[in-house]
Amino acid sequence: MMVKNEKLNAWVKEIADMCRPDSIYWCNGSKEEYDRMMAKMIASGSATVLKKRSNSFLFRSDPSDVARVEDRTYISTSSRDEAGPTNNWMEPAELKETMKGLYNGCMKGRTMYVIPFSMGPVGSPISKIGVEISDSPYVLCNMHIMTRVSSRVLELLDAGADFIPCLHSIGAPLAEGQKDVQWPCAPIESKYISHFPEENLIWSFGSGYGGNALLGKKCLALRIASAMARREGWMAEHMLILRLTNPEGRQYHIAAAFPSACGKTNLAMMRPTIPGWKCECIGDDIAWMKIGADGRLYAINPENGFFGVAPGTSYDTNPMAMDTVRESVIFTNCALTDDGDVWWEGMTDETPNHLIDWKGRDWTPAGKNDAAHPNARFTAPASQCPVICKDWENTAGVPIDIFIFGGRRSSVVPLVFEAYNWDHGVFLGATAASETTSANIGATGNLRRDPFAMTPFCGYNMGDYFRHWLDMGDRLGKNAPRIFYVNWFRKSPEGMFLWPGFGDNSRVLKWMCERIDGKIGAQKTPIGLLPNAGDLDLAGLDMSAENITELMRVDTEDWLAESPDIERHFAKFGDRLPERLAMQLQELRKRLG
Ligand code: GTP
Ligand code: SPV
Ligand code: MN
Repeated sequence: MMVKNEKLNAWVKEIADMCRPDSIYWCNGSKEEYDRMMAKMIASGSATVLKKRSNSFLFRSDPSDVARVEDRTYISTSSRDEAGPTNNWMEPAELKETMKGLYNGCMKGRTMYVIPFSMGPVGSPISKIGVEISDSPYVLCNMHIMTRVSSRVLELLDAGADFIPCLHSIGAPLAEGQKDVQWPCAPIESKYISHFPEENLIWSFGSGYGGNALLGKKCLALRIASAMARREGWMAEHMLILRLTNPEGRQYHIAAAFPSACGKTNLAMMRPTIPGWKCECIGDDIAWMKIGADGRLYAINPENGFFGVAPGTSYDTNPMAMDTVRESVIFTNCALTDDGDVWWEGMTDETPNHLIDWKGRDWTPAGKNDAAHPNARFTAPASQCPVICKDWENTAGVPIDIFIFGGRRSSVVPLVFEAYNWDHGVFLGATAASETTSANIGATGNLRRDPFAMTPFCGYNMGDYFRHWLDMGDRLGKNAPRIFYVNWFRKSPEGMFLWPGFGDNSRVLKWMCERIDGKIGAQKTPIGLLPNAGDLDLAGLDMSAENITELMRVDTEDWLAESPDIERHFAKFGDRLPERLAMQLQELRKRLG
């Protein structure tokens, strides 16, 4: 097939000549196409049909290919300084040489899929078109759900629209007659997730998993988009977007940045436990934001589905996610029940007596291993979420009133506080820290600074990214969203979560709304503004006074102990660190005394 877009034709030919697939298939995004691909994967044994869940399928990855690989992820700009201290860097020509060696003949024995997709509603002025070339039918099916794959995108391309080329290979060519494995991929040392932001180009090799392989998501919508956003004066952030409506019908739009596996999907579709409040989901992972004609900041969700963490998801914690995944879902690395459904840790009160675990082995509760991988995921259409907002595909976006930053901190950080002003809020974002999770390959539970939850996703120098946030605040002026910081994960000395979380997080959001409406005051503390006693709505919660005190405690010693680490963190950025942030650190120290 040839299309009228010369750049696309030339690129597809160049990649086919290099990767040498057996055939090329141009995708149209139809249901028929999805069904045909899935049927192929069922026949080959890589997909398991879930008898108990309509039109749903389970995949088990290779045990080495279960999460993003930050160590193998590159921001390849002409100078190392442009990528900055938080990114892996390699010189573009050198990285391309290395990767061309890997791509050479890498699709032998396989079909090369050309997947035209739109991030954001097709044809919207905020949307971006990508074309992913991949040799994985699993990737194609997931892209159908996570992005807008359609022949309409090809029509836009024919009409001359530009696109972001996204090259992906699992890196597992098949020799003549060689039998395929269930989840082909390359070993860790030949995996590369590479970005060339100066030419809006993505090259991914060796992994079939999530953010490594579904290139519209982290690679395009965050790493490449963040670099475009800085050049063009908008924002691409690792943020959920939700609409909260109070009992009087006033709407608030909230965008919140938490690191991977720290609660975005849960908050985005939370069901408030406080009477009369309503929460609707607009997006659960990524926000693109532009200043509108009225001077306010408008956000869209560029994605079309959820690639959500399964473990911990239950009718108690996230009922809306449970309803979203009732049918037409792809599950990856969950456990399989004897009657043909999925299961994961935390899904039900009772643990099944027998399962097939995520590695395909018999499993009983007596064993030591998890039945589902901790980063097991569901891929589900956003339209299936019962609380999806009617405006979720509105091309104009929704006006953001509140930004929230946060992370997973078992100590030190209280449940909620408010920034004194924009600069202080940017300081809170820039110094956010969180315990690492299984969304990345590597150790979990280690505290690391994860500015704006963007450490793995910022496509340029993070110091310049901080400056971009300050610039956006200057442009927004009095229309700037107010900034808050939360921690749902503080623990008691006995190691129990102090805060019930989930639907009860609505109580914290209510406090924020009352703050921005000027209905209530707040307590000045060295770290920011905390709720006055009695202002946080805890009605009906069974919490001891001791636990509430512990949850809200600001320990000056603990915070003083954080400051050398913040200083080291800032020092990494050298002269790219905005002076205004260095001043914020001085002011924090002064307030701590
Ligand atoms: P990514 O998709 O990796 O970006 O993750 P995410 O930020 O969307 O995280 P998600 O909402 O999937 O939550 C990850 C884990 O944190 C799940 O196991 C949740 O059950 C748990 N979690 C989410 N919210 C809360 C909360 O308020 N309290 C507690 N204790 N756990 C939570
Ligand atoms: C994350 O890790 O933040 C995710 C999952 O949302 S992945 O798509 O694998 O990056
Ligand atoms: Mn994420």
